[in-house]
Order: sequence, then C-alpha cells, then structure tokens
Amino acid sequence: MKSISCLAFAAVSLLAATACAQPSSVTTEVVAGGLQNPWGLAFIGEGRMVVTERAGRMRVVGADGRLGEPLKNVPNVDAVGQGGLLDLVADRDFARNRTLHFCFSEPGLGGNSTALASAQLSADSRSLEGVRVIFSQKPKVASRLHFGCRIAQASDGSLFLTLGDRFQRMADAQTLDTHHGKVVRVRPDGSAHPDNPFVGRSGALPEIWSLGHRNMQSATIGPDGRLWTVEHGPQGGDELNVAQAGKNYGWPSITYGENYGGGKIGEGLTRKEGLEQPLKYWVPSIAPSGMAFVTSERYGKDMKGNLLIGSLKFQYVARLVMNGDKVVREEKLLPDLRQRVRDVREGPDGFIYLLTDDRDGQLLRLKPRG
Ligand SMILES: [Ca+2]
Repeated sequence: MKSISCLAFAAVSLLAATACAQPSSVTTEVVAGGLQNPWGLAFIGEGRMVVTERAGRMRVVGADGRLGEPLKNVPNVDAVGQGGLLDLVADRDFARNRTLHFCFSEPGLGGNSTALASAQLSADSRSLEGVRVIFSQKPKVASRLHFGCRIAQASDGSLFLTLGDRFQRMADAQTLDTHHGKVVRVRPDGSAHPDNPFVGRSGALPEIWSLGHRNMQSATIGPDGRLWTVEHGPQGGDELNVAQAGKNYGWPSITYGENYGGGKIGEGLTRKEGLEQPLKYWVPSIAPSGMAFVTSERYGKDMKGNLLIGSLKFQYVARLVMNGDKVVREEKLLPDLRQRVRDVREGPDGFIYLLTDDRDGQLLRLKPRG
C-alpha cells in the first residue's frame, strides 16, 4: 500500500525532490573487497576490470574477483582532501590498443589541479606503459577540494573531462579564461577538439565545452549520444544536466543551494536569462558520485533506460525513471546499503557495478531480486 501511494504521489509531482523508499527490486553481491577508497572502474574484457584507489593505486580485478598488485608507473598524485587518483575509462578500442585514460589531482607550481593521462596496459597487465599527461587544468591552486574528474569518451574517441571549481575559485566558473568549473573536450592526444564552442575566441581556453559548473563527480554518454552530468551543489542544489556545447549551467550566479550553515550565495537567485536550468535538483544534497544508464534488460524492461546515480551522503543509488529529458519518478535503490556509493557503471555483460567509498571499499554487482 505504501509503495502505491508513493508512486501516485510521484506521478503528480514530477519535479519534486522527493524520493520514494521502496523495497528494492535489486540486491548486491560482492565481486571484490579490500579496496581502499576506490574511485573509478573500467572494463577491459574477458570479465576483467581496472579499479583506481584514491591514494594513488590502480589494480586489475580478475574475472574471479581477485585483486592484482598495484600497477607500476602510475604517476605521482596529490592525494589530499578530495584529491588523488580518481576516474578512469578503457578506450573504446581497448581490445586493440590496450589504452586506459585516467585523471588525478596533479601536484605542481601553485598547488594542484586535475590532469588527464593516457597509457597502455602492459601485455602482462602488471604495469602502465607510455604514460602521457595529455591535459592539465589551468591554473593550479592550493586547494584540497572540488577536482571534478569524471571522464566520458564520445563515439568519435574524444574525451570529455569534468573539472571542479576548486571551491575558493567558484567565480571562475563564469569566465572562459580558466578551466575552473568547466567541462572540457579534448582529442585523444590532449589537443582541444577543433569543433569546441569557444575555439578562436580571444581570451577563451579552447578546450572548454560548457561552463558554470561546481563539482561534477558523475558523467556518462547517454544512449542518446549526449553528455549527461551530475554535480554537487553547496548545501542543497545537486543537479542533473545534459552538458551541451557552449552552454552556461549557472554556478555560482544561480543555484538551488545555499552556503554551508545557511545564507544566500550571491544574489540568491535560482534562475536567470541565458543560464540553463537543471533537469533535476536535489534539496537536501545527496552528494552524488558516479552515474550510468541501464541499457540492458538484465533488470527487466522497467529499468531499461533508467539513470542510476550514486549517493555518498545517504548511501543508496538514486534510480531516475526518464522520459526523454524529464525525470518522471525517483526511487531509492538499496536504501539499506549503508555504504557510500562512489561509482556506478554498466558492464559489457549488462550488469550494474558499484564502488563503495571506504578504507575497506568494495566492488559490488547489482543482482535482480528473486
Ligand atoms: Ca546549475
């Protein structure tokens, strides 16, 4: 009875931030444990995966769940605060080129910033070879916060990378002369994509794809081929967006959040001409990290096309039932998980995989219940 009334409520309040807690249609099984603050997960074929640990390690996970020794030649990372070795993806052509793309907080003059690197996994899967840092966020600043750092590879091989506002530099999210608070798009060699929206504009960094973001720890290419992102708001105001070329997503000029401890940010506006509205926002914040569309029918037809987003703060997976760009319903999957969800991915086998953020973190597989 409870779930019926919850559904009915959700149906008439499409944009409400209310989530319905229901008996979960899925459960989990542990693929691997003993991961220290794992952050990003990539699939490399034959049931194997590669996982990053924030402190600066990358490990291959065998099809049997066995953890490999840390790979050699991982670059030095600034593992402070929210920083460290963060996301990774396997190149679309990994089977042929054995290439991994990964991002991390890179130490350097002035502090640190998010950098994107590529390397090949050695034939024996014990080390990285030919490590190249192909892009570094400018400028570096002394901050332990807001690195962003999710990677999504488009069908043409180009790489989208989310870049945080570094917290104390939030105003930079509105200017085109820094990479703070931006999505960038680069080619596999790190050069700006020639079709990027601000190429050729005086004073604008050519890598910029979209602006006005705060701290996106979720990004994925949807079944529609577009880039979907979720960002952390301040106190309230986490957002789901489709990040489109040249568009301004408003931070910090508009937000549905407020300062920590209360109080308006800027003029306290939630909308303004020329600035994009989110497709959905969360108040209070769920602290989102990791996202994936369910494209398989492993969990039944009902879940196909749903968008799953990890919650660090409330320790569940947000299931969004979508109709195009509209969120028609939200449900809490795994409300009793009691683990911070750092990453959410769909594997080539059609199952959904999660990473949990803990000193003894886990790689989990979602199983249909019953
Ligand atoms: Ca926004």
